[in-house]
Amino acid sequence: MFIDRAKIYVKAGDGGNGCVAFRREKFVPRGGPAGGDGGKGGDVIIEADENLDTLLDFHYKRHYYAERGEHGKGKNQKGKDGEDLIIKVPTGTLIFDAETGELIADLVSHGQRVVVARGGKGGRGNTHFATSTRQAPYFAEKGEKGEERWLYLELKLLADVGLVGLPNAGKSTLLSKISNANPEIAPYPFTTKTPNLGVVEREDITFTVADIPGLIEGAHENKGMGDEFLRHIERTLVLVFVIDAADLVTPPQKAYEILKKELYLYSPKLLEKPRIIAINKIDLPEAQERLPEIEKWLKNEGVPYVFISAKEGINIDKLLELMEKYVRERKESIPVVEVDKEIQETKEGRVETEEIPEVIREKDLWILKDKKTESLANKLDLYNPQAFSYFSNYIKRRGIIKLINRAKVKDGEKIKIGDYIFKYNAKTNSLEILE
Ligand SMILES: Nc1nc2c(ncn2[C@@H]2O[C@H](COP(=O)(O)OP(=O)(O)OP(=O)(O)O)[C@@H](O)[C@H]2O)c(=O)[nH]1
Ligand SMILES: [Mg+2]
Repeated sequence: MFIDRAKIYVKAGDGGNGCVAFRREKFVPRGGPAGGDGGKGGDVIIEADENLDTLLDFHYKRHYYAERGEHGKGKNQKGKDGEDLIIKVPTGTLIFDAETGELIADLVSHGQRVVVARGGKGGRGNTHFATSTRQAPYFAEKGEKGEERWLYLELKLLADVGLVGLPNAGKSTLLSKISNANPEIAPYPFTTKTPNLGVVEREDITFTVADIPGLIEGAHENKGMGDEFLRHIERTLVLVFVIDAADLVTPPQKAYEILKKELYLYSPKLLEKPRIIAINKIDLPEAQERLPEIEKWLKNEGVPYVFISAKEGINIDKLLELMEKYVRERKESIPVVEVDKEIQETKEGRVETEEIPEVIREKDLWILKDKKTESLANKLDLYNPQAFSYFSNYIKRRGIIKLINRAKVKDGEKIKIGDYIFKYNAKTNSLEILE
């Protein structure tokens, strides 16, 4: 089976913990704090690689973890940052958040990268918490957790030219004639079950051609091989309709109508692409007889066409010239920056915006919504009296206590901040830790 979808789990590295340590020097009995900061956790990055062509590996290995940051050490030594994890995927892979379905990135060019999970920041060592009244801080921050999420990967084959046609029309034969590909060819329908890609080398241009399974009438209702594989040609620049001139059951004009209809029903956009009609098998006498009639129809149709024999190599060069012409035109008209902009936007969308803290009520519990305060709480061991006093000062300064007052939280009621639950003491206007 041609595997072009996968679901994976990624987890960035946690930040290393800050360290609690003090200087020990000869002749200095009680040195100052010297606990280093924890290192940052590694990011998980996805990178497009044109040398890959399936998502098959992701079915065998589904979980990906970046390295965690090292803990801080004594003598103010910072822990080492965790290494980023780089996951390579084929060019043309779309990355979605599996939970929300949001498109995170569309990796269209070789080497393009996107950060899918950010590593946690390292915790600050106790050096940061020394003040004139607290010269020996016995606490430090824990590292932040690395982001984690499930992703859904989808590969769209990226070819410049897509070959479409009814089964047995000669698409694979044509591909084998014009490119380096070696697809299976046989005198019966549905020989091609998964897309084939070939590279066409011209004098000063190289382009790729995709040969996909044959389409039949009703493909959109899943008849034959269905129409799902059409997504592989969604991103092609040009389509070549390969039509068997010797087919007595479905004459060329009828075949052409069926193809147009099925493409349209899959996505009307497919019919906006430039298209070339390749009338194939003209070496056969049945085809020869019908050529004048076919030509009359084609002239009316106003679509560029060529009479070919893929098998005998007749007029193949004419067809290649046409393909080349359209590929060039389309390539020149595509603004390359657009894609980068899109990625940029996705990245920017992920930047945490400064939010306004709020206190909301959920059943018998109040919840403080404020990323900064939540994150600080989770980084501290609040059972440590020094850390707790540092935290208490912080929430006063940040106006959280005022906010709690304004929300009319009553004496003895519970407030959740990060992973901790506190009790509000209205008399002293402060929080007591419960769990
Ligand atoms: N005489 C003649 N036979 C051809 C020509 N092109 C293809 N054929 C034959 O037609 C049959 C089908 O060719 P394929 O290339 O497998 O056709 P396809 O369109 O890829 O078919 P599916 O993969 O089933 O959709 C084979 O027996 C080919 O040898 C041609 O130009 N002339
Ligand atoms: Mg085929």
